[in-house]
Amino acid sequence: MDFELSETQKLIQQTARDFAAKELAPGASARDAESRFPFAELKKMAELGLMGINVPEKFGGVEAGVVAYALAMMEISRACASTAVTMAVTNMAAEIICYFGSEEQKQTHVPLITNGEYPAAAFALTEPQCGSDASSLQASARRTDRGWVLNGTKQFITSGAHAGVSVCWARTGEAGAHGISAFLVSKDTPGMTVGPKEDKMGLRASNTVSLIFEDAELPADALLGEENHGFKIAMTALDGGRIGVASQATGIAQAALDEAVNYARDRKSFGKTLGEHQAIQWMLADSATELDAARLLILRAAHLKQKKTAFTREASMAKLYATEAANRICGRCFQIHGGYGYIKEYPIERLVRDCRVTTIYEGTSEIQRLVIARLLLRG
Ligand code: COS
Repeated sequence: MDFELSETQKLIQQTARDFAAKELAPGASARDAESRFPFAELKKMAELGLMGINVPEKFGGVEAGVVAYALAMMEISRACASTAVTMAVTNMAAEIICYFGSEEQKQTHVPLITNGEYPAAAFALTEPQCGSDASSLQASARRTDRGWVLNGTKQFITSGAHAGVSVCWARTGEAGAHGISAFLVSKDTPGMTVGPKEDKMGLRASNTVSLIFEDAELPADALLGEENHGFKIAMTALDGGRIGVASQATGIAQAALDEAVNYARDRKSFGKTLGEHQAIQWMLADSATELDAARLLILRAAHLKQKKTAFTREASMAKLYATEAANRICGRCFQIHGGYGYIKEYPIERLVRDCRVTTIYEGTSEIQRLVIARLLLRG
């Protein structure tokens, strides 16, 4: 494996880093406090190519690959994790449409995702009664002479209220994984309503809603891929999505470590700076080491995906380790701040809240362990 980044990867990383520092970091705390969706910021990110990093140029992407995507995600997350999750799901939806969609579906939606005309795109798999056990989903789609009629509710949908298109899963056949299909659902589909915005602990500037379908009418060409083969589309998308969430957690943890290092340099106790106490040094050293380990796991998974070789196990390992480590790191960095960490004036308070969900969404840590163990035992 080559540890040197290519010129393209460096360029994407630097572009994301500059944008994050200049345009995202200054407003992150206010957007969090006001739960304000970053419309203007997302539009600029699309102009920079950040909404289609691993998408072919033909559809408006920059075709820079998965490693570049992971690096950009780390930079954006370091400044504003809410914007980062919106970017992650949007890139994921664009990629799935490119991978599984017909030429017409790609032409219809992907350029509007990559150029920012759609503020975001969404991934609607989870339901009120099923998250981890995705193959038991209940929403249903019935074929009619005009297309499809969709009924059911999708829960915790990132950007659901603003997405130009949502990839949405529904049952079209038998119980279990082999009776599920994927659909492309455009905003303003008749019969689709958007539920109230969730009042979340963290990622408060991202939009999380339910999508309710009551005899929602979809055109015949809304089916993505083959009928009853949608579960594999979801699993393939989540394998890639897990690289994105792992990168997001790593970016948040890097921001927490930056804050803790600065605080440890300035704050004095018992006649010396915090950084001169061995107890604090060990916390910083463990955090920096875990961060690097997380980065290496992520870049390995990204590299494998980019080479188009199997990467399910490596993506789950990266997500499991990076998100658990990020929560440990945020916890330590919070502890270093003492009482000041607990007040909103200090960014660490937001970082701890934003980090928490990363061990839960796009597959909990427990699901990652299940995926890793199954593949291990299967040999
Ligand atoms: N890539 C491609 N296909 C996959 C796959 C993957 N990573 N994982 C599973 N599949 C296929 C299997 O090969 C199987 O197909 P065949 O029967 O034709 O062989 C089918 O999908 C069903 O797989 P499996 O039997 O493993 O399904 P389970 O119901 O046991 O579910 C888990 C597997 C738990 C891994 C899956 O439900 C999951 O990932 N859950 C978490 C969902 C999630 O992350 N939700 C968050 C949503 S976004 S916030």
